[in-house]
Amino acid sequence: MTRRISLTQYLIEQQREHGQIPQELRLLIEVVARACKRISISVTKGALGEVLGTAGSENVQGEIQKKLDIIANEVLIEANEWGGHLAAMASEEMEGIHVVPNRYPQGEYLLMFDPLDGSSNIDVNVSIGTIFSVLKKAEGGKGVSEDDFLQPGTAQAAAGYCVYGPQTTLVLTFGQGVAMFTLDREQGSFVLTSEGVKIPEDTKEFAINMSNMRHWDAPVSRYIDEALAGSTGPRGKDFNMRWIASMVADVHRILTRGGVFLYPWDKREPNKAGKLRLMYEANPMAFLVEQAGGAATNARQRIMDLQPTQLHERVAVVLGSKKEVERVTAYHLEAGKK
Ligand code: AHM
Ligand code: MG
Repeated sequence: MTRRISLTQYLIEQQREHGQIPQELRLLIEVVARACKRISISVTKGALGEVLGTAGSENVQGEIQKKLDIIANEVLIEANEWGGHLAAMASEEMEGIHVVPNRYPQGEYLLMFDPLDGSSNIDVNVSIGTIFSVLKKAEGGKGVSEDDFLQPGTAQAAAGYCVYGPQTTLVLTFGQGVAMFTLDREQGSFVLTSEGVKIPEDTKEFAINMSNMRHWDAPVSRYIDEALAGSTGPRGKDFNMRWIASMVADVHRILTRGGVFLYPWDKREPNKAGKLRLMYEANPMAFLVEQAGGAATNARQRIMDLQPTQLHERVAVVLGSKKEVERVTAYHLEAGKK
């Protein structure tokens, strides 16, 4: 019989081998995983759980909140605030940070999340997910403030996501590669199903919202036009396109079989760097993708090197198979020189 390795066992063994997962961090990840299990149960109930539809409110980004956005946010907060491993949390669904209440002990970690990514897919039964990023509060200094969160992606202690699709899969990195865990619904536990995940360097598959084509910048149009030209064009091969509109599901496909994902800056809202958020969407995904041998840039610079200035800061995102990301980035840098 093949040996089944649970999430807990994996975390303990990683600590023994690499000394990378102190007990507080392990507790944090286990609590996040437990919260994801609860979110998965709500997602799976759908209409029967009366969790579909809008909540009648807007988040700080001016987006209509779905009931499940709010439920997932509450599940993550409730699960994480009492364990003593965290100083504070930040979320796509909350304007300010959530400091661990005084009645609980305060830890040194900071947790950021997009509780339910791909909100537009909730009601139509398409894969959605939770994305999270873990930072450590700088030593010294009393209390905790938003400034403590403004650390570049390279400072992440851990990152991951949980995708709620036909299977519920938790994907994690601590900076020593990427591991995937599938939820065994009967046992109620996450079981290691893939380790040392690697994204192929080359790909014939891209993911972009093509309906924004008329708003793109020239280097993005160049890259996509060349791909669309197929085997008789400059790339000499035919490309396939996939766009799930849940970043978590698009990234999961890329970690599984390669590909490139683009959510570039465009002319719709020229003052915004992009649609996606740096701290709790782009940074954790960039960490995972790099750990799997891929690359992630904002079309010019490595995402994880960017110094955030705001909690809800937006960023352009190009990530996935290394050579494709390098190509898109090179097109932008070339255009910038002219
Ligand atoms: P959300 O966090 O409000 O769900 O928004 C982020 C999502 C990403 O998952 C996805 O890549 C993108 O928005 C989809 O955008 P579009 O509506 O342009 O297809
Ligand atoms: Mg999101």
